Amino acid sequence: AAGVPGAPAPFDKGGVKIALVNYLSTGDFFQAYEAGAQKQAKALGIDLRIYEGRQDAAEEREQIQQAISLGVAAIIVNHGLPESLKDVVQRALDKGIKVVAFDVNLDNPKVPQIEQSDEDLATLLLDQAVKDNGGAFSAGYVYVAGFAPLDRRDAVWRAFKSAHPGVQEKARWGTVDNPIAQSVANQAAAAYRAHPEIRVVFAPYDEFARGATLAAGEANLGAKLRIYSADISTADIAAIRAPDSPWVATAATNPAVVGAVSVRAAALLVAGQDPGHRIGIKPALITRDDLVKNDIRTMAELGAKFPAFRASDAATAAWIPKDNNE
Ligand code: SR1
Repeated sequence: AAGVPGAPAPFDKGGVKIALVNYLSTGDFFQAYEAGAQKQAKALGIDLRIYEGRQDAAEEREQIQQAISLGVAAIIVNHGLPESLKDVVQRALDKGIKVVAFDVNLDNPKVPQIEQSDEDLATLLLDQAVKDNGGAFSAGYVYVAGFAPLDRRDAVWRAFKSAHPGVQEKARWGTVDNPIAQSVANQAAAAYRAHPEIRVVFAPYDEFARGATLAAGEANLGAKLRIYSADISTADIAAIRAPDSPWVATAATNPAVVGAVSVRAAALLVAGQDPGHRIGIKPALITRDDLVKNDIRTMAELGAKFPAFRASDAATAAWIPKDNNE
């Protein structure tokens, strides 16, 4: 790969090897994240080695070890279980390899942490839920513990319930078993049958919301429920816009932009520059009304109307070519 004229070493020459090690690779969010990372890597002349994630902690450890043996300049760790990663990440750091982490808290001052400002994300959604439904409603909640972004969103949900005693969590479900949306739909169907009083579902991951929406459609609950999610993709936009869809709002970043930011943060470290220790990418609230009113059907159209979805100014430098998500 060609180098970037005027860039600091080693990016002036090109061909810098960086590994992207994933815990999860399936689903729209992670596919778009990888695509964004790949695009930014290409613009920087980086040889990006992508290791697929199969929700297997031992395999992710092994892949980090493989990246170390390959002699990469940096490793991007995308999700995972912190306790199974900390020592192998330290091994990489000890060898002079730079490491950045997206949505997994490695608790290491040498490892910049990238996240989507999950507190803002959950707050945007729950404020919208109150706007649409008032401060008292019966809720279903979709959650799986142990994923940093879901745990951060959960902290907001817990605080929200304490502040709104009229909000009653009637049922809780959630799974990351593949295919996630269908597995969640099976659980949601049982929850809806057991708790017909549920009016609001807080499902802050688009695979969860897709499952909750599927089950609502099968049970003819479209007009009775409102579903609030995180994340967005072209397929999500279609599901939100579908006639009688209960999925009314999502709070999201552009995952391709998050992938690009991850690569830029790693590149800055390799160039001896500081991307900052906590790198947040701000989410925006998108309602079905926004999508319909502005006739938005794709991520490209979303980016054209909302600049925050095109690019982020996180982890940038004059020598880094733009991520071209515009
Ligand atoms: C299983 S964790 C799923 C979340 O990771 C990313 O932060 C996405 O926003 C998604 O909601």
